[in-house]
Amino acid sequence: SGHRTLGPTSTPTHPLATAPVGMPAHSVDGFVREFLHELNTNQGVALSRSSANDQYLALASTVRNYLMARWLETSRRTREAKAKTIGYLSAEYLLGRQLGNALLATDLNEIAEKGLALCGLDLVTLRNQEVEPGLGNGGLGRLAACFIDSLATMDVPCIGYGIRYEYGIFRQTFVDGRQVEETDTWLALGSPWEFPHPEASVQVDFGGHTERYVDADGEERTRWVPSWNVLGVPYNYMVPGYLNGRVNTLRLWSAQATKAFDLQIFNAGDYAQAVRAQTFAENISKVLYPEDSTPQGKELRLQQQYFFVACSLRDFIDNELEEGFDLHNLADRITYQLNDTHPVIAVPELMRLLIDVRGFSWDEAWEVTSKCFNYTCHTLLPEALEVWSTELLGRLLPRHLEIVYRINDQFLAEVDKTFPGDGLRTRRMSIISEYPERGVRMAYLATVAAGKVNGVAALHSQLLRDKVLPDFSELWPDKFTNVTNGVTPRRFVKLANPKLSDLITDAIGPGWLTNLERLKELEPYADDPEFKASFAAVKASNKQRLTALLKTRDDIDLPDGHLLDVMVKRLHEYKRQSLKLLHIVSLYEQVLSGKLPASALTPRTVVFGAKAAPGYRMAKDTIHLINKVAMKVNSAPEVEGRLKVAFPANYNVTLAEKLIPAADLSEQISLAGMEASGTGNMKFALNGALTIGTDDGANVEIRQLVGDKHFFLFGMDEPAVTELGAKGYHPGAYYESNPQLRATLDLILSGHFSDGDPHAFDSVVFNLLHQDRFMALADFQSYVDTQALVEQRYADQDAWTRSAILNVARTGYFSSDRSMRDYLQRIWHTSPML
Ligand code: GL4
Repeated sequence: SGHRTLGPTSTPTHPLATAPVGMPAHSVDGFVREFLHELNTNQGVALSRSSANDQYLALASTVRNYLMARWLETSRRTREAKAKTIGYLSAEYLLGRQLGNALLATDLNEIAEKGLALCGLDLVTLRNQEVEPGLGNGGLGRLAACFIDSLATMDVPCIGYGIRYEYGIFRQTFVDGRQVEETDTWLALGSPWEFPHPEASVQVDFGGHTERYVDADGEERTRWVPSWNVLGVPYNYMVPGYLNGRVNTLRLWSAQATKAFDLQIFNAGDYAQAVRAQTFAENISKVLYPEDSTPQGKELRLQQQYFFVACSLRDFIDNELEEGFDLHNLADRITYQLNDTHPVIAVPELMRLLIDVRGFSWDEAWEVTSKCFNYTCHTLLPEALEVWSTELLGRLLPRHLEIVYRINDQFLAEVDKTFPGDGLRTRRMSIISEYPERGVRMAYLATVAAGKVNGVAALHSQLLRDKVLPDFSELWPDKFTNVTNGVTPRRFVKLANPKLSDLITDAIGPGWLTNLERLKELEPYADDPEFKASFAAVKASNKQRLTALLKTRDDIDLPDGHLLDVMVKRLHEYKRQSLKLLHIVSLYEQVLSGKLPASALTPRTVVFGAKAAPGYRMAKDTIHLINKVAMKVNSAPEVEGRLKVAFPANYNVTLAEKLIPAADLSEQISLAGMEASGTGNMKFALNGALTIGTDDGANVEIRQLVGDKHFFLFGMDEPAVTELGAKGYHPGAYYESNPQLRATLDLILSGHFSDGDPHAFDSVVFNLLHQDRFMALADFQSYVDTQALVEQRYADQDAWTRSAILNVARTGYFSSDRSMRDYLQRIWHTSPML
């Protein structure tokens, strides 16, 4: 096993060789020097001949250089203190653009702006050159990015481990209103934020078989004889804390063919085969799986999971711990957080490392392993709980499958001891499922191995205990806990909404950005006319900023003075974009049929942003329908100036940062009991949008905090949903008995939105009429009634603004700093470095 020889081979004598690395001067002049130096020496161009991309890359390197000394110092300090590190294991990190955040963390924004201006350059233009690293699908990946930001800001040692996908989440375009996916070539124009370390590559084995043998001490042992392998190359990224001097590391692994693997074939003269071998290996980190909330039972995906987890465990033991460290004490130095089930194969991998490589006994290894892991569950959808067939797992990782079987035997023996003779219970709780095929239930494996299991909002954690893992919570009640999600206010308030941030600082002084509960101090300002006027002016200015962006980005015209109603999130049936669509069509139909004068509509623009998983037919059909409705509504003279639907393509973090601060109304309308938490809901409230939402996920806590008067609640709650499901749900009955719902669906069925083709949207409409798994029709009337209340409130702009201010003032709880504090106390049992 592999400590690398590091550092000089003889004692350095030059004074600079042992001094900490310097930092460029924190001044406009120092910045300009560094920038031009980077442009000339890194890009190899003169300013006069440089492209915008050259300028962006030089700017990124410049800002990076200001973080460098702190990064090296953080790493030195953490090693020296032998502090406990959080190993965040996540298959996704949806980082968003890096430059703005790095400028914020170094307090260089003004200096950069002035320095660049002196060079004849514009900071905003250069910032817009950056292609965001979209190495995640949605909430789960973005949450990981918020968490590592908060840990750095709170001075907690953390290494984020994940995969450096060559292609991140696809770029969405629309052709005739249908989603078309294009590859995300985020690395094409250079990647100034990453530091590759090919010399520190790790070999990862796959396949083959296992053998028993007797070791020198006469012990029976197992040996894994793998049949192929790849290399994991680490790429390091800086994770700067906010103005606190800490810079943690995000370490993402890229797959490469091992030399032996390809040389052997190459030497045999088969060049084409050698290239194929390389392609095969490199495929492992080629592309992010664009599924969200549904597992894709693909072999490659299991390869990805094992690949990054194996690299990450090895990395910490070999490179972060001092040589000779006694691994019996591993839990003193790291606690691994399993971000959903994607990294759960780490459990048998650590067992294998300790037993087969380090010579631990089974019991010793289990003692260590069961202290090192905690598990966060991010879903309630049964189809999203990963199960790997034993056939696949046995073929790809035969030793790991054996270990899982033994963990299961040991676990079921414990169950049997606690509940003797309860065979049904043992079968229910088995890590191994037998139907529809024999498989490993990764959530069960995680729960058995973890010290703590948590859900991501209060309601979700309760349902996790009561409905998803009831037998486990009965066996180990203390294992279960909740940590409600949060979002980083650095990116989602300060960077996204600088005007609101200034207004807040003017009112309550600085410091709130790292102590977000201080937003409470804004409450009295909700009744201050001057503050209200300024707050409304900020919202108006954010709308103008969005209008300008959508014009250039998408050629969309946002009308002035509309209620801006925003629904942005992955397209999924449980999130019910179709319900929002029914509301729009219902308003439109009422005007068209003369039931309602157009003048009775509150002028409203609905903005959608949503990607559908490429293989998710219903989701893609829904996107098509939304776009078709938008085309018709936007060109109908009957509702002109009153109703508009905008669907900018390719919703991502960069767009979110502009959209959310402009929104008046936040749509959080999932069927109760389906959205584990949501995090967009928090971002909107923190930026002064009012929520229309169901009693689901973190909406529950948002409503409790902001108060019923400042939140538009509608629809069934979770017990009502369960009851309706139990007595038998018949969506057709709602169509039959509700004339407005019928008129709405009939208009779609008439071909009105599809150039007369009555069948264009059969899939969406008939699904709603005959199945409607997420009960959109049952909540329709409540939803449209509540939207009417929204309009009433919006008519009183003063009251609306007051509610908006109170939303900001009362949602400081949703800072991811608070989430991290909860994890530290309830799960990790560690504290910031002092
Ligand atoms: C998700 C949940 O769907 C979402 O509600 C939650 O906010 C997020 C982070 O905890 O995790 N689970 C999956 S899978 N994708 C998500 O976004």
